Amino acid sequence: MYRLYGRPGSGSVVVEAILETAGTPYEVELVERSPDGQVPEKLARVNPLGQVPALRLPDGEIMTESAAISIYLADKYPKIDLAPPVADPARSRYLRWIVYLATNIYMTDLRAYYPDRYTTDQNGGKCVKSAALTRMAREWEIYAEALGEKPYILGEKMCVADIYAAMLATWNLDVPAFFKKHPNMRAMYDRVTAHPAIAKVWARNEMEDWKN
Ligand SMILES: N[C@@H](CCC(=O)N[C@@H](CS)C(=O)NCC(=O)O)C(=O)O
Repeated sequence: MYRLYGRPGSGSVVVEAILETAGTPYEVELVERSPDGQVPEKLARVNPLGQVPALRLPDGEIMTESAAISIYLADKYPKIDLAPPVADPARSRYLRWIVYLATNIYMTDLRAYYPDRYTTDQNGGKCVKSAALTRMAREWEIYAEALGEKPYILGEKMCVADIYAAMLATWNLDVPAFFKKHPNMRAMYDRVTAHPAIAKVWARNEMEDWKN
């Protein structure tokens, strides 16, 4: 059985959503940092960075990195149809956007939420946060433009990148303003979160605030 190390509403949500959609047995191990910022031992053992998500595969192998795990699982369960197969012409676009989200928007979110980690200047956090928010706005504009008026980033069919983008959308500091600025992202978000397995995961993670 899979064991997902996660935290409600965090980067583990996309992994949980794929596992739930696949209908494969899994358990979620919630791993909160202690109030003084210590990483719990059980998480440190599987991810030395102390970050979620981490996934223990049924054979005991450990995976970290949300995009790698998501790509792996979607390929492992082709029946759920959340990733174009390797030879599909849409594969390049799929990989481009999921990696774009993971390496740009996710990382910029971390700078916005934990600015002090990204500067050695005691008073530098404010500037890091402000620069991150400007950068994030641009990164979302690029993604929203790529989405355009299509239902999903690849067109008619939902893929893992859409679930990933929906998760990241909930991390905006002002989600209603974000959806107001990008109504196409709102429409995509509503489609993704209407999927029964994904709706279940959203509810379990108490992420239903932004549903219509
Ligand atoms: N590159 C990693 C980033 C993971 C990450 O930053 N996770 C956050 C939660 S969304 C975390 O565990 N932060 C706790 C920390 O860094 O102390 C991934 O994509 O999985």
